[in-house]
Amino acid sequence: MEMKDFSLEGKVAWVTGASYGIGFAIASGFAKAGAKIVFNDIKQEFVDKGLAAYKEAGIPVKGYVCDVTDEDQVNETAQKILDEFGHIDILVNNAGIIKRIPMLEMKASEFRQVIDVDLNAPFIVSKAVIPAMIKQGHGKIINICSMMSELGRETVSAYAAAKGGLKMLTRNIASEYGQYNIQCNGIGPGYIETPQTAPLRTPGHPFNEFILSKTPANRWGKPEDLMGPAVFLASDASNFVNGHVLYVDGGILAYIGKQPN
Ligand code: NAP
Ligand code: GCO
Repeated sequence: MEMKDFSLEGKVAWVTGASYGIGFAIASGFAKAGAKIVFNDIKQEFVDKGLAAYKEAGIPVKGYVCDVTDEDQVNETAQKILDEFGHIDILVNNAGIIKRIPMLEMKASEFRQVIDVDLNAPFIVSKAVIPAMIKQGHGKIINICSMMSELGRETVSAYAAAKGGLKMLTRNIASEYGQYNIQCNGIGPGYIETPQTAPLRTPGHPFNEFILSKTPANRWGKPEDLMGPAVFLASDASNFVNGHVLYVDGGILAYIGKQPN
């Protein structure tokens, strides 16, 4: 093994939903490792906000308006990237939503919306880029899974179902396309400080104390905590890692929880 195996020099990475949050951090980590970055968001105004944030961070990027649940938009965006950059070496299916609603109060349409973004979209986007990866003889797909790929909790039935399915889609892409030197792995972030978890981190919210008591690291994760694991899974250093979900959770999954005083 050479340290250059961890480099992403010359690679083109598409990170979906990466105007901010975890996607922005992963794309930033890829840029530090030498990759060219492409991202998309659902509206031009969000893409523009993302472009401004990347510019402030000194990261050259290309941004596209693309709703990852819309197969035509996804296929058009994939083709635009291939036309402009010639190849897509790394895909991160990061775009995601959550709806925290007790199951008996959740409408079927709300359940379907979460499944559409968090599970159907990674299928659609992966399907759009795998043919080019087969043609070029290599590819890396990283699906952003969750603790809820393994655990349930009140109010997140749709999200847990989607993220559990995304773990198995990850394993199936690895199984079906590993023969073409395509590695598909997941990253399972723990509880990370982003807009998605902001409602759980309001001062005095009981969930905040709960998560700290369940995390050996005794802190919420930061998006930057995901940079290194993502670079590893996007690099040649992980060419024999396939179908794996790497949990970046501060130890939550390993820990029964702090005993009461
Ligand atoms: P976030 O702050 O809510 O950001 C989600 C991103 O996805 C936003 O840029 C959003 O764009 C985009 N997006 C949503 N629907 C989209 C669509 N249909 N098409 C294109 N883009 C879309 O979330 P985050 O916390 O960074 O999470 C990113 C990923 O990590 C998600 O898959 C999430 O489930 C997962 N995750 C998060 C945590 C955590 O603790 N934060 C933990 C585990 C896993 P808009 O702003 O335009 O909606
Ligand atoms: C929740 C949180 C979690 C995190 C993440 C944990 O409501 O429980 O939003 O779902 O977002 O997925 O890994």
